[in-house]
Amino acid sequence: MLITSIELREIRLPLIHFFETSFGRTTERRIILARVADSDGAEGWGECTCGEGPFYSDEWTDPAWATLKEFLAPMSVGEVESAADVYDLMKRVRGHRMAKAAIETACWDLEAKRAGVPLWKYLGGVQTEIPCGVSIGIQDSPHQLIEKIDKEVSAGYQRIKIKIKPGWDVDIVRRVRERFPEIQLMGDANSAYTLNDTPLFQELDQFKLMMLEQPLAYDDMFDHAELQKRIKTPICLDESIKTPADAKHAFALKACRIVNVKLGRVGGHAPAKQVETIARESGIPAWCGGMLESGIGRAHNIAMATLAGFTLPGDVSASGRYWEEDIIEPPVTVSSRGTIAAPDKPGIGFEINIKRIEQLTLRKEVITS
Ligand code: OSB
Ligand code: MG
Repeated sequence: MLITSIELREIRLPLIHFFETSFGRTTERRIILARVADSDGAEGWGECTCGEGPFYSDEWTDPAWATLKEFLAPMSVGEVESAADVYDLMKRVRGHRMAKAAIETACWDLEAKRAGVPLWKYLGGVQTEIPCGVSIGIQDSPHQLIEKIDKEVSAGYQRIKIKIKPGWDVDIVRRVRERFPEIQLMGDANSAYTLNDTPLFQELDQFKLMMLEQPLAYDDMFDHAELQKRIKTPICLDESIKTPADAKHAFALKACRIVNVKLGRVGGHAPAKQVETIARESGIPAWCGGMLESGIGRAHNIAMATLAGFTLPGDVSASGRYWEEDIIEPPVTVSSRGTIAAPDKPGIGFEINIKRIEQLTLRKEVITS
């Protein structure tokens, strides 16, 4: 296909509720969208999932914008063999995987639309609906957290993830467990601890958490392997897995027993498929992580999560938990059984609400071949 233009837009989207992790609080998203068009008039959309500051990872909105505009978009316009090749087209740029994924995933949407096939089928997905969980941030009080969990459990979500940090960990998990003895529960520390905290994690073992996500440093595998030897709760890596090679290394080291796959963190659908394959062949269950995505990133997550290796409920939930009004139509909804149905329309399978996107746009740039 001949990619004739790549349009970049930055939109601002206020969250309904703030989202707090061990690295900080988010109240409003700054999201970069990529729209790729080909010479036949087909188009595809992708989202850059980086945060507003370099706290989850080193990527954030302003450098992502500059990198997309100056390097990644100019490298990707022109003749492209297939979406599967786009990640490698951008190989000369090191890192910046979330920025790369904006263009790469947009090319997959475009290619699936050209083929007249839903993206999830085009990627090789096999699940017609995906199991869903929710990620609940740190709250102002334990009472507020319990209320939020109650609401999500009642809505049907299959597992609850709570964020933990020093001072909001063992006591909180204990209270949640006492109130909800049977739910599938997990904790995500976003790298807030060190190996010196081993006794705390051994104490958490009694609460039968499904898994503990990224307890130690964001770029570590070695200490996670050591911690996994000392605790019963399975460790799940998030931040540490940036490439298919990282997944291979982490599994070989036994640094985790479960893996969180984020499309942006690994650079797009092609590398995400590789991580999924490695996990499946290694017997490591995978699930789809979230980055507070707008509907576009959310739709891509749904497509990815239909791949066979995604066997656990992910962090992909209803648009209405985040946004007053999403930028896709219809918004993403979740059944009372806690599942999202894979869409049957071509590409990402949702309509783009371009009028709403126009209203939310702060800057726009078009790169042509
Ligand atoms: O660690 O999984 C994470 C959000 C932003 C950055 C990192 C993480 C998260 C979430 C939210 O947990 C998942 C979501 O609901 O999109
Ligand atoms: Mg995480």
